[in-house]
Amino acid sequence: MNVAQKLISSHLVSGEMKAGEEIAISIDQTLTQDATGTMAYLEFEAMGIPKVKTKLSVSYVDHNTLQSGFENADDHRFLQTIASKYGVYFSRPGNGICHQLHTERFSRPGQTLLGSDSHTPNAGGAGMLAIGAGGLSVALAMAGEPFWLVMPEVVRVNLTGQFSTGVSAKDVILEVLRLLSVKGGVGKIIEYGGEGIKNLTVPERAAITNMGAELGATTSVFPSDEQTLAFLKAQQREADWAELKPDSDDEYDEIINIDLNKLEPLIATPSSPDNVKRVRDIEGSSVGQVCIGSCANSSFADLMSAANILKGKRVHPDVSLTISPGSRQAFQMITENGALTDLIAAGARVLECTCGPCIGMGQSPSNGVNSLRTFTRNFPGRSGTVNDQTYLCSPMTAAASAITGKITDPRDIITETVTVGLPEQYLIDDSMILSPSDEPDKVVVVRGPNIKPFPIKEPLEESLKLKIILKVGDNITTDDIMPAGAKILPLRSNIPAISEHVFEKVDASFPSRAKEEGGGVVLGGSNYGQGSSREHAALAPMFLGIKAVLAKSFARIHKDNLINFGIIPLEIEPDIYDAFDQDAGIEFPELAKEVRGSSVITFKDTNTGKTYSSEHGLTQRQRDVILSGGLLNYIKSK
Ligand code: MIC
Ligand code: SF4
Repeated sequence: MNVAQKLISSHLVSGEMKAGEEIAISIDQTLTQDATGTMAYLEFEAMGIPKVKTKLSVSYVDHNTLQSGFENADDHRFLQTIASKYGVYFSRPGNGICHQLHTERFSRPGQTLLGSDSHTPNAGGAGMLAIGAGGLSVALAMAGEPFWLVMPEVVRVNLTGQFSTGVSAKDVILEVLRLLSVKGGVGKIIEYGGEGIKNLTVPERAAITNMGAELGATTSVFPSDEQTLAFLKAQQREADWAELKPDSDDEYDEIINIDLNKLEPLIATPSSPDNVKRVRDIEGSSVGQVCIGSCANSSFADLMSAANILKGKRVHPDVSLTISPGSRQAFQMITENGALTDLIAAGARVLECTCGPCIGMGQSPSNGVNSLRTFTRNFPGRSGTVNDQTYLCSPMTAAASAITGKITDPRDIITETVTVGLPEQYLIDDSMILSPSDEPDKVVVVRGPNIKPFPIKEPLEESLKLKIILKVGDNITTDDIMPAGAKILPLRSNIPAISEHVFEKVDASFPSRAKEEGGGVVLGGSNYGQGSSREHAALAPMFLGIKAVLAKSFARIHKDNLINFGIIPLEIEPDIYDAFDQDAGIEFPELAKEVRGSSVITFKDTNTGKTYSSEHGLTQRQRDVILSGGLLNYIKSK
């Protein structure tokens, strides 16, 4: 078996390990972050279970940290108290970004991790089967339920050679994105191997597996080897190591070869992570902002590689450079070794250890300027600026460009090669991770007025007559469906309020039209719902009465979230997509009956009278969930 299959087979509780079949796996660890966590814990609480049943569950606060009103701070207190009550570790705001922290302090090779954030595969860099999912799926895992998924194919990315100067892990994942595109990983696990991996440290591997999310992959994983051991030793967690290697090098559905010696600095251009070009091919364009940070690229080594380039130099007068360290560990270490002083001296604006500008929590770029970011996603408007021009690149490319004020190949700036490997010893201080209470009955969960109960859907209607409220194109992201950013994120615990922002950037009249029509249907192109795990992109449309999404294809996590909240995700052929216009009437005459007992769903264009049908492809479990009106109703009925 390969590494992915070993991880799955050791956790398989239902189904057969045949690509395309639905399987269920047991979950050892969970993680949540604050923007998805409030809902996840409300959902867990609704299940009436006194304590989480996982080996380890951790609640992080890293997204909603700009406190420009009481909402975020209230949510933090809710999260802290509910974690204490239900047996969950709580990482305090300021301690760092969930994925980097989890890999540093809790990753366990050979175990499974389910996280309510799409970049959970970060811990795949340490040999975990780490999967992103909606908050409700994570709540169920905390309740001891298995996680259901479609058994993926396993793609091997074979790495050979070594990085040359100026090239780093970010360039590997940008190359994979260039080769496979933002939908190339759907239904697949990306497993890395080959002699080239022996020189890659866990933080470098984590930068690669992290952004497997941008491929739409189920997850990405590296073997657990001597590098993994060295990392865990340096984190004083040697005892957590276990070896995990593939039995042979040819147990894969597909093989991709990348020669690290030939890899060059790459950059994703606006506004999709797979619009990848060589830095050389676009060098010279002016730059107004450079941001170094995010769960993909803010490890100690990443910060050091940027600091080494910026040392003794000045940030170009036209550039605003921000640095957000991924964890307090990395932050304290660059403080103690003087690299922070180099960054400050160069003119960097130092932010706290959070997601920050990556999710539009401040630092939105000025109009019309190019913003170079070491982040994960450059979807349109995600930075908080309409018509933004955001690029994704490595910390070295970012630092070089911050100095020149132009997109710059770091090889033109680096005068001497300083290799930043693993430190022998990381600085260990877990004092900002709070253990759950020994006396849970005495813990009072603090709920601010921003926390509203989550809405529950009725069981599926026997038939429906609706309107197509919105027709959109390919690759619609969850940032398009349910935008984030500093203004909207504080409403994550308040579904009625946040639902007023659904599709805001695509068509601001969507919420009012959906409500006027008493609900409706959304028509989408291919890869509908790519990007984040936010279940709000299903929950808020459900609140507005959206009953079905008809699309050419769906992204994995979003499809699960739609089902979890009782919205039918129906895959349709391109000619059906073409046949329907926005505002067309659509009728499902035998909806519940077909979901119950047929493999197809029939629907009629009420304007033309023409009838169509599409295979729904739902498993028995998914049919039951949809018939019940969503996963919570289904679990209660069980
Ligand atoms: C993201 O990078 O888009 C986020 C914000 O981390 C999301 C989670 C969320 O929307 O809360 C993700 O990646 O799942
Ligand atoms: Fe945070 Fe950005 Fe990572 Fe999402 S991608 S978890 S917003 S740093």
